[in-house]
Amino acid sequence: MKRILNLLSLLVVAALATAQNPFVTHKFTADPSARVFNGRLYVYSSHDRDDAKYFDMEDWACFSTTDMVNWTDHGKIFSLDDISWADKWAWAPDCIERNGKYYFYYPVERKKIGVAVADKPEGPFKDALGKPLVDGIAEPFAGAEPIDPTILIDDDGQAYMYFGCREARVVKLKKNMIKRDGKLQELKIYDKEGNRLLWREPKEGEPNIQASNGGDGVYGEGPWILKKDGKYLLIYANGWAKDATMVYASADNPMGPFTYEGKVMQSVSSGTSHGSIVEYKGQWYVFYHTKDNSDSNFKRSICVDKLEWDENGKIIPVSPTREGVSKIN
Ligand code: FUB
Repeated sequence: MKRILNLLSLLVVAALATAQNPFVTHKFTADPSARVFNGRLYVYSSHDRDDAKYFDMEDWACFSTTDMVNWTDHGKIFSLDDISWADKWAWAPDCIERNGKYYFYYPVERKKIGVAVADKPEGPFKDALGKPLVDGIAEPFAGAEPIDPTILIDDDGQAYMYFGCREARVVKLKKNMIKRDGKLQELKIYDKEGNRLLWREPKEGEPNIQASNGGDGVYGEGPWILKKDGKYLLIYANGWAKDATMVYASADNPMGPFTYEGKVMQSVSSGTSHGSIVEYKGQWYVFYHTKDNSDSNFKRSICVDKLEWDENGKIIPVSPTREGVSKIN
């Protein structure tokens, strides 16, 4: 009997030891943007404060790996202290490489987007402009909350920045990656029948489900863009309802219009859903955050799971796991 009990406790310990999502547990992290630079996979993230009562983040984090199992923490790669024109709310970033320089796009103050530059993927980054690249106060067309920038450099070399909360926007960038090239454009998403999908606030008494906000395909926030098999795929969070999650839409043109395709993954524990998908060493992954390691939507942790495509090239919605693929960092 004693031997059986010992065996059972060993099995429990083994099960706990393999629970590897979230894979960063020594600090709170959110909004993971995964990029492959020089054969190494980097994840750029927001950094939720240990005593957070709001999304009052002050700096950004970066982690990297070559095997998806062991991760290096690159520490604080950029912070509000490095920005002369913003004081609060260091939110969801993205980073892209061009001509050997690394451009880090970051939203602050829920209204502005800046860009910083570095010689290495892990920084140190330096603010490139000394002012915002997008200023939602000076430019109402930037939308109510111009946040969550993400970048695509297309095969012809044209760069695009996508951003926005509830109201999605896209703008071309010049080759220097720190100046806009042309006007901000509305990013339009339709369903398969050609109906425009637009965010709407739930009516009085409506349940807190995605249907109240206009359905699964509506754009909430957290865009992520990639090109696959000649199509532009826009991944995004469809809002904050209890069944909200990450979904995606496709287009033939980087400026849209996009057509809603379906879910990227099932809902997670955090009120926000924000992530990215990436192919690394022949396997696709979805990065996302949850609040599985805390009791607060303001203390989130990044996770990763494998992602697969079906025979028609559609994403098979991922069920988030506690096992993940990575060792706890
Ligand atoms: O992390 C702060 C904000 O929460 C992000 O900018 C949004 O996408 C949401 O994840």
